[in-house]
Amino acid sequence: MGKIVIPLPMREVAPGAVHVPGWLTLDEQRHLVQACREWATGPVPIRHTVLPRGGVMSVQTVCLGWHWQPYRYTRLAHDVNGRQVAEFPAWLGELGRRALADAYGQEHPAEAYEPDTALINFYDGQAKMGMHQDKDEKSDAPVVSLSIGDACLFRFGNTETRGRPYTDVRLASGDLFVFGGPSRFAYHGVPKVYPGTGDPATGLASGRLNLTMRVTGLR
Ligand code: MD3
Ligand code: FE
Repeated sequence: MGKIVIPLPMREVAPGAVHVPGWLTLDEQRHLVQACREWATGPVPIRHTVLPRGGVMSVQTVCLGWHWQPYRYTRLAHDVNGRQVAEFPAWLGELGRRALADAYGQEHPAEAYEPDTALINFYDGQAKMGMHQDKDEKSDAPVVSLSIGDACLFRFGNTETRGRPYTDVRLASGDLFVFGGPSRFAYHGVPKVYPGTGDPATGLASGRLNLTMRVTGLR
């Protein structure tokens, strides 16, 4: 028997930051989990990113289109195995445009949105992500975020400081979040994952996957 799901309404958490609960169907989630499993094996395998001062991120990351390492995008994964990352597939760009159209309605020209990189983060039950800004992209185009698996506490802050004011949002499997306009350069983080809250029918028995699409502005 499938779980009973009571969808929450779409919500604009801050100007340009729109949360759409339950946006992905179970079939789409299954398809994405399968695709992420394949991307995780290479050409550049999923790994814990090492930070410039020696810290190691608790999430595991694999990239498409462009490889992100703190704090730049390159075509080759110099910090992993030197190989070129897998290409950003056309079908994922289509999904990104549909996400933008659904979150923003007609206000933003979704047809013109051409994301060229995806960062896929896997969280085990202990993984977190500290408050940070994403500003390695040379574009202010929106970021599309998709969550699958265990729910998490997502903290959405402000553009000035790592601290308050912020809004805490629970992100669950299938949720879409779009960050554009004044929210594009806001601090954000994931203080906590809630183990055991995902639906194994997605194909993910435990942990959380987050896929973000971005426009690097590079060529
Ligand atoms: C707001 N990922 O990959 S998704 C990241 O759940 C990242 O793995 C988190 O932060 C995760 O950089 C949060 C939501 C998110 C992603 C990118 C953003 C929010 C954002 C970029 C700008 C503003
Ligand atoms: Fe981020």
